[in-house]
Amino acid sequence: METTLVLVKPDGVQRGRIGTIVARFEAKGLKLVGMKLMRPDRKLLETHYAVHSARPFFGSLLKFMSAGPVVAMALAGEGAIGVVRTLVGPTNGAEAAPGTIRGDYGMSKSFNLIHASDGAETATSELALWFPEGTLDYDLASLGWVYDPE
Ligand code: FUP
Repeated sequence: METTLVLVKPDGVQRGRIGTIVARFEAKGLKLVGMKLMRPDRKLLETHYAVHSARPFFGSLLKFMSAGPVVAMALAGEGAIGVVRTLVGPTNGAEAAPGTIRGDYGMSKSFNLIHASDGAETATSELALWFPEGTLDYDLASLGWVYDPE
C-alpha cells in the first residue's frame, strides 16, 4: 500500500471542481485518509516547491498557489502514487488526454488544477509537510470489492 499527497489548487477550488476531483479518486477505489481546506503560508509553499526555486516560473507559481485556499488530500491504495499521477495527467492541461483530470478541466500549464506527488520519496516528504498531524487509518468496507483478495 502507498499513500500520496494531492492538492486541489486555488483554480480548482475557485472553479468549483473540488467535488468532481474528489469523486474521481473515490470512484477509482482510492482510500481517502486525510482531507482539509487550507490556506498554505509562503514558507509551506516554498518548501513544497523547493525543487523549482531556480526556475523562472517560481515567483508566479507561489503567487498563484497563495491566491486562495487549496484542498489537501492524502490518498492510499496499491500503487497509489502512480495511479493518481495517471488520473491527473501531464502538466499542461491543453496537451493532457481527455479522461485525465487536467485533460478534462484544464487549458493551462500553470493553472492546472491539481498537484500529485511524483514518487515515493516526494510522497513521504510532502505528506509530512501538509499533514504533520498524520493521516487517519480506518477500515473502508468497499475495498473488499476493489481488490481481488486472492
Ligand atoms: P507536475 O508534476 O505535472 O505537477 O509538474 P512539475 O512538477 O513539472 O511542475 C510543478 C508545477 O509548476 C506545475 F504544476 C505548474 C508549474 N509550472 C509552471 O507554472 N510553468 C512551467 O513551465 C512548468 C511548471
